[in-house]
Amino acid sequence: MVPGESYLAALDALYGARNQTRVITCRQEGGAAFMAEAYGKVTGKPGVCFVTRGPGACNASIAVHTAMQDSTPMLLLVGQVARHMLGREAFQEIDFGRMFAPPITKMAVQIDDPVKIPEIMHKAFTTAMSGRPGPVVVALPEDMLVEDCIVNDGMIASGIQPIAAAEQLNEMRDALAKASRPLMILGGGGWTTEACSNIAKFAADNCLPTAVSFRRQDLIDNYSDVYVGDLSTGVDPALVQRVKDSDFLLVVGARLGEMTTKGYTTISAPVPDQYLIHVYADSGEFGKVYQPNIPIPSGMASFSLLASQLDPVDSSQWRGWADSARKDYLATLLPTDLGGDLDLAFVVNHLQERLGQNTIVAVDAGNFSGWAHRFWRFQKPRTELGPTVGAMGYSVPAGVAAQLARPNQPVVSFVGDGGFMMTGQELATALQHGAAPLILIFNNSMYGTIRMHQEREYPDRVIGTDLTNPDFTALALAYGAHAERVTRTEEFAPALERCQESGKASVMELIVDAELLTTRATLSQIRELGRKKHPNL
Ligand SMILES: Cc1ncc(C[n+]2csc(CCOP(=O)(O)OP(=O)(O)O)c2C)c(N)n1
Ligand SMILES: [Mg+2]
Repeated sequence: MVPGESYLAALDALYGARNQTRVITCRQEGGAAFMAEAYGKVTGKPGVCFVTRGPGACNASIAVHTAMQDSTPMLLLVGQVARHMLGREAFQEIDFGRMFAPPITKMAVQIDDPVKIPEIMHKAFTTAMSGRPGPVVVALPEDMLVEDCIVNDGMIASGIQPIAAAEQLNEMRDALAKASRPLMILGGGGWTTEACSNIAKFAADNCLPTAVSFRRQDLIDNYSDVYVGDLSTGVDPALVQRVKDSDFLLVVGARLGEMTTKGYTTISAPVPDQYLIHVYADSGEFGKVYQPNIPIPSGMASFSLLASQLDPVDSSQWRGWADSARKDYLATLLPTDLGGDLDLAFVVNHLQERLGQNTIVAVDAGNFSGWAHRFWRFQKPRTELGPTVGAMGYSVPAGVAAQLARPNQPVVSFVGDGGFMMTGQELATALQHGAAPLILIFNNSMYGTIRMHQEREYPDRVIGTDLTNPDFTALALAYGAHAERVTRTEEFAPALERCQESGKASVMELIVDAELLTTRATLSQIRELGRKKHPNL
């Protein structure tokens, strides 16, 4: 939370409940709400964020959008002007029911009568967790918070999920048995650890090549023989081709959005060439873009359980297809030689080796994230925190939240120099509340992602993408964190060791050569492509 005079009474109630509730005071509502969103990703339960009226709610809105697109349960409580002021454009007043109306949330309501607090809060939690999870905003008029009333206390519910029908899974099994180039794609929200292990069993039993959507790499053990890669911004071209070439697609939990379908090109709309089975918790998603042959409205848990209990089909006809998919994925793990003093593939591989499979990896938006996505091999559910919505400023607060929620797991935040400057102030929150994440700043002195697009479309016309940064190590030290600067590969391992020994929140600034613009191509190569594409510029 970030406090506001609009909800002093609620704050005071938290004082009363200080032995049961941990209040994390943050520095900016964008950071606070990102923390609540990340808490939802780590635990599967809604993180609750308190903010004040217009200014606080506007700052928090980035994370509300993130929770929506990322299908993360979250609750944003907003202090509101007193009821008799409403509709007069009173100080900091916004109609939050309209500002946060769907589709930026699942629900936005105001509690006008204290008698309805238990009912509306129950509905808010249930809505956030049911079907496709997402954010709910509840506005709290200041005078309502201090009005006396007699009311039964409510029970806070867990979410309700549709249950898969066994006959549909039998139909699915029959269709799979007829396939020759099947592919499963996992994604979306609402997964549990058990659902992940059940779907992994189903994939292994049927030798079913399994890809994941952007930033959902932790849904399946990347070391398992069926895992074939992620459909991300920096997707392997061989995987793109494989989606196109498949004749049977089982899509579980993913929305089949722009990123998963490479801009709606790998699967044709509205009728795919592949036999499409779409499993999704909200039936409103079926046919939004693609017409599935079998739409299965289901939560992840019940579908995965039933799938794991099916008799495996004869998968011998796609053994070669499955083996080559896996080989393609393993080939992506061999770094492309791009030169430079600091080998970023080594950085990620070494980090993973030292920190282990329980590490929670938070990634920000930006091109540097390609290194984590390509080289970190996720093994356990709820270890990847990334905004599928691509919101910058996510990973520092997400890392702080993850470390607070899971004090015994290592947490590392990957962030660019651009992203760090958006919410890096939450480092103060980490220190204030005793969280010790490791923050890796990939400093290439630019908004690299936009520079990449710029060079592709407007080569040699650099504008608005260069950055002059503060001294990040001095800044981190000023916050009271441990700080390191690394410019060469051989400096990384000892610097990491010193971070670990410090026992404190640590910031490691990695000086990244501007040429290392992506994991596959240098800035010069990308500019050359741009020059060829736009010879008359
Ligand atoms: C909040 C927000 N603002 C702007 C963007 C557009 N954007 C996407 S990536 C990017 C640059 C990221 O720069 P940096 O964090 O330094 O990472 P780099 O790409 O250089 O590795 C920008 C401006 C965004 N995704 N989110
Ligand atoms: Mg950068």
